[in-house]
Amino acid sequence: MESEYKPEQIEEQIQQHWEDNKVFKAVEDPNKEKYYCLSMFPYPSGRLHMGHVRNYTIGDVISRYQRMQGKNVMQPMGWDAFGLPAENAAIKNNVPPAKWTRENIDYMRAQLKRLGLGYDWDRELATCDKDYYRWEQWLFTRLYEKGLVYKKTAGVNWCPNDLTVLANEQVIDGKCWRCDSDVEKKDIPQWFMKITDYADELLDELDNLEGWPDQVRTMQRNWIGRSQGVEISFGLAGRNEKLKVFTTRPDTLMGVSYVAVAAEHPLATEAAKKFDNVAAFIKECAKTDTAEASLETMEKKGIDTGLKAIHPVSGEHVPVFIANFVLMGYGEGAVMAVPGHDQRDWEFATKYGLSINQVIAPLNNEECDLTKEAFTEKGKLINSGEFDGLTSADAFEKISNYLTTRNNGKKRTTYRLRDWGVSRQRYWGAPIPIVNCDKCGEVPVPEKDLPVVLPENVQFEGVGSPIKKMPEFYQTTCPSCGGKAERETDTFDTFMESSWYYARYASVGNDKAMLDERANYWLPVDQYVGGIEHAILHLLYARFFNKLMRDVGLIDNDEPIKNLLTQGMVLKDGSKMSKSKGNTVDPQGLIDQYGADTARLFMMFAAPPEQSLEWSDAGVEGASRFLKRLWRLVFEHVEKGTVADLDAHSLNDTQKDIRRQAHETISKVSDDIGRRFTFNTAIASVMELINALLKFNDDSEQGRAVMQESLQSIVLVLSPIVPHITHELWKTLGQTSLLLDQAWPKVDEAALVKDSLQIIVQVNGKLRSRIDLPASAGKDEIEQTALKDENVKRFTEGNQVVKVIVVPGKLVNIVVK
Ligand code: OVQ
Ligand code: ZN
Repeated sequence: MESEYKPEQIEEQIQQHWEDNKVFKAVEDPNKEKYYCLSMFPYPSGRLHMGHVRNYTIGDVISRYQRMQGKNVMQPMGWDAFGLPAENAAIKNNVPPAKWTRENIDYMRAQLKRLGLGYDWDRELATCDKDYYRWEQWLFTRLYEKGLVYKKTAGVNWCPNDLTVLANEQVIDGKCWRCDSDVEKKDIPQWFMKITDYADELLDELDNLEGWPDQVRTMQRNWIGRSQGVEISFGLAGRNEKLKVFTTRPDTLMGVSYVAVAAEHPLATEAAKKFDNVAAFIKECAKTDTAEASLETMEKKGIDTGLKAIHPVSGEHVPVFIANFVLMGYGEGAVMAVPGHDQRDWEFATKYGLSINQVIAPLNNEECDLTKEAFTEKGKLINSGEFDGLTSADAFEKISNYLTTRNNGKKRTTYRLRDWGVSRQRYWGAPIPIVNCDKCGEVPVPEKDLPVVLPENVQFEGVGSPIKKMPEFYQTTCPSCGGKAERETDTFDTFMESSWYYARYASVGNDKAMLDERANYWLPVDQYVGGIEHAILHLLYARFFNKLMRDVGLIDNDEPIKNLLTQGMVLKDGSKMSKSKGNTVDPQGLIDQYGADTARLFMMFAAPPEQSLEWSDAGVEGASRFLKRLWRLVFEHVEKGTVADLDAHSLNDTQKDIRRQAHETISKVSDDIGRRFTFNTAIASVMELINALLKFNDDSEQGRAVMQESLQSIVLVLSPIVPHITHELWKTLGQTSLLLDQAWPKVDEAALVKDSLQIIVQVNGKLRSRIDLPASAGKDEIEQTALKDENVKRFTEGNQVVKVIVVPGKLVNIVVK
């Protein structure tokens, strides 16, 4: 053994050993409890960043810990390989996306191995491989047959100069990233997945996901946004048809002062034909971004159509406006506006001088000033005729029944969740397996013709997807009539690939089926680790796909992920590390200089996993020093030669104390790693133990035996975090079996028992002494010993003792006069 810790001399050698012996290969074994630990797979963007190092270290520590608990652990890794960055790089460097992606994968795989992460590399997958995406295409065609996918026209970002569709991230402040032209909305046919069919199940099952952070469950609940409402029909003055609006607040019906429709509403289209200014307004609306987030903050604008709507209860005539904040995709594309009790309506009414009526009064009878803002809470009805005095909840029922019996209303559940648009007008993605035939319409590609392979040897000339300009790709024959037809040239949203990879790892290599019985063995994922930025979409889509795969008979489970850990960001100087800010620290430099164990230890020690982690050079130095100290401690111990067996009954008090601390540490670390995921406090308690051992100079036979046992425990409990140095130290401590195959150390309960206790002695409430007594000492013995203590006597002698209060195991208070 070297006297100095030299990670560069041990780490790669141990990694090679693990690789050669496939020590992390996971094999299904029905007799063993399985544990599936998954970290979110990376985009192969070029090199690992600190966020990856943190994510994958956390996952690896949990995996190694569970292995030591005797579980049959699977920890796979792969590549979320499709997507825009590869296209951007292709345009910039004139290299095909496939080549760029695969080179990145090779580089990043080597980096992951260099971090000593215990993956079963036989299960590696890349989503850009046709053997992967063929099953996604296959599932899509099954879902087509089940009516769970459909085509409809929907808006995309369109650059009128480059004549191309832009992804959202290519639109910067409403302008094209390449040429700075104003981006327009354009309607084109696109494919949708009916996630709304699963809205209730996706919502209701959140209640059962007890291993998920509440925050994430709440975010998903809000995203799905189930609410009860009423569809209400207004008449239209001078016309026969009715105008349907949707509201979740029918209790405010008597406060309606206008009706607002979306720019795409048929009534708006009609008005545009009559009035030029209406047409101009609608055109302007088409340009503005209607992302949900901006609806709240955007300037509310509208225009009068000249039409009048007839209130279904009062018969009153109210104006019909076109408003930019009403969306066609929500409800009926029309809302009844109640400016007194809805802030958006209030802003709009204030701007256009429309009346603001109060029909809800606060329950506590407070006044509310509607000239300042809307009163949006529920309350008691006023100015509402026969509904006066009802609470909002009662009015919901009464008013909706009133409307229903008169054929003017219908209760309905609505969702904020929309169907998932999966078409992307991009090249680097999985081709959508549909053929468009003039005679037969849209025809799914039959199973025998799958996969539809994406051509990889392509030239990026100008803008747009190269396969849209490749007749050899899109010209085909119709699977149904045999006539000439064209393939879809759109590709899938890359969230499609990441929605089911967790299941494919468990059925890797199967070229006959998407999934097999191995998926039922491994699923659900026992622990999923990843960034909070995926709390909504990715995790919702992954849950949705699980249910789709269940419903086509591929798997049994209802939910794919049992426990979820969302890690915090890696920051530098308080802000997110990013290339554009130029504040990144490349993990490769860290590994090169200090080794993988220091990188891992720093990541786990610097913060609990769910909090953000501040990069610190000093923290890295500290982690490195700690490992050096541990190395020396073991080195100096083994230098002294062989060690006798421990005889726990023959230990002196100091030896017992050290042994107790060692076992307390095992107990704390087990809980910190196994249950709380507070790896930082686990490490801190090991550090304390090491400090105690550094001071424990006892070369007696049993002293060395205690040292040996303590060092072995330290090596075992640190091994998930710093697997290389501990592998080496384990051998140094004379162990011949592989550290990886060791069980987690057991706490010796007997070692935890204290046979003496320290008791505090106060005189008139002031601390005057501490006395050591056998844990078994009774009240009398404690009292007598306290009174006889020299330090205590100095304060009691010459005084009269009035009272002695004894709290066994803790303190004695002597009251004197
Ligand atoms: N392929 C997707 C993905 O997020 C995952 C699938 C399942 C949809 C890192 C930084 C970033 C940072 C630090 C420099 C730059 C986590 C950035 C991710 C994810 C995993 C893969 C990043 C957390 C945010 N972050 N923190 N620090 N230094 N792929 O390659 O982006 O959330 O869990 O590891 O990340 S990814
Ligand atoms: Zn046809």
